[in-house]
Amino acid sequence: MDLTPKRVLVISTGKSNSLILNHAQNEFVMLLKEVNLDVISFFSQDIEAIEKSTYIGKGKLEEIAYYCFNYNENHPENKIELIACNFELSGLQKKNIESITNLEVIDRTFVILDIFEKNARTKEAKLQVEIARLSYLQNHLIDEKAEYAQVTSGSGHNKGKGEKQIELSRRQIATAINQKKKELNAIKLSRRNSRSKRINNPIPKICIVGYTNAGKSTLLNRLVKMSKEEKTVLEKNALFATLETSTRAISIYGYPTFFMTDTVGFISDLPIYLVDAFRSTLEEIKEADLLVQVVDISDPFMEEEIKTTQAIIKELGADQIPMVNIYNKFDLIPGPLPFLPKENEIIVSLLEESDVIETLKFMLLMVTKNWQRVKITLPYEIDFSTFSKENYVLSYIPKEKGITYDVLLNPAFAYKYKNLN
Ligand SMILES: Nc1nc2c(ncn2[C@@H]2O[C@H](COP(=O)(O)OP(=O)(O)OP(=O)(O)O)[C@@H](O)[C@H]2O)c(=O)[nH]1
Ligand SMILES: [Mg+2]
Repeated sequence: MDLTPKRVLVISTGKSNSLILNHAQNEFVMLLKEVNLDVISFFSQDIEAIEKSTYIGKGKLEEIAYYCFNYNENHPENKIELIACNFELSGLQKKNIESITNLEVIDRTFVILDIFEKNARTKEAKLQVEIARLSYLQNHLIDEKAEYAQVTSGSGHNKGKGEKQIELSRRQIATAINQKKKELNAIKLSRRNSRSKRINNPIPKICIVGYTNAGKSTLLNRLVKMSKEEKTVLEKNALFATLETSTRAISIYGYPTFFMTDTVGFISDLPIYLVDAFRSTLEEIKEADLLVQVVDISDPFMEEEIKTTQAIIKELGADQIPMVNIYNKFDLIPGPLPFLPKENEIIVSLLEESDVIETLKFMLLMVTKNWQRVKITLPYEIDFSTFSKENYVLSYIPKEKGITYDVLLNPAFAYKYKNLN
């Protein structure tokens, strides 16, 4: 999409002045900002059922058309140029709304696709967005009976004559999708190879999931920095800043090494095209030993966001994996703890280094739950650095004959140490 700012009118559904509608509208405004669209006015209708040809009622659309016409007459310098619907439209609905309002219309899916397109950096992310975009197009082609295309040239071979434009376009799009899927598969293969190396590795695997802008990449980056690795990932106050899953080995002195994966953020009503297109990147979630859900505690709608994340995890078939919640951005809410965290929850601000360490310990205790806790005395020849990278050392006391550890032993490495005791 071209990047000059445009003025838009937003249409939503829901009870006017309700909290839910307000939240949905605010979130949509943030999405629109990401693609340089300024909201001028809001309209909403509380609909019981979707109107097949226009999604919301025709009367409402006529009211909107009238409003836009008057507004544009009175603001010739600042005209409303576009209508953005906070729901997904069919091709026919879009066309009908355009003809009633005389303005170009885009829907929620289109906006999210644009943001993904803008933020895709790797070849894999780019291909996935292109596939999602093509699938969206395929589903939004309008069957216009008048449009027939002359496909073949006049060689007496009239195979395509009279073929509907829509069928031709569908076929072209399907071919393009197949082509891109092939390219993606090649990339997936190499991703799978490095992944299978990790799967067979006894090192714990933690995957960060959660709503967009919650602080997932921040968590990974803070830990990467502590482990003196320089390969951080992009963290940014923006929606869908991360589109690729990035895995880093986190090795912080005194703590066991683990793999940590950052993933694409979720949002309510994440278009199915995107969930499908990103399935291969998200597959990694299924191989984690622990899912860490980062939640923005300052967001008044965090409960809904948690539900959204859980629904997507379920849809991906990863809901059997243990999950813990990190309530982040505590610095943004005034006063004491808003609730008492349960055993699998922690409230933090990842901008605070001490909280990052608390989070690290919390995650490690959760991911090492099936490791055996023992008191073991090892001779001084056993290197502390290696021992604490493979196992989780909770405390240690140097003694005459060696060091006595209170430690959670990684079952895969226990054989190395047990007979030294
Ligand atoms: N105030 C405050 N801001 C934070 C905290 N943690 C992260 N942020 C900010 O929140 C913004 C989003 O952080 P990211 O880590 O990029 O969020 P994300 O979850 O990876 O977002 P997506 O990649 O879009 O899904 C950044 O501007 C961070 O600096 C926190 O504890 N407090
Ligand atoms: Mg991110």
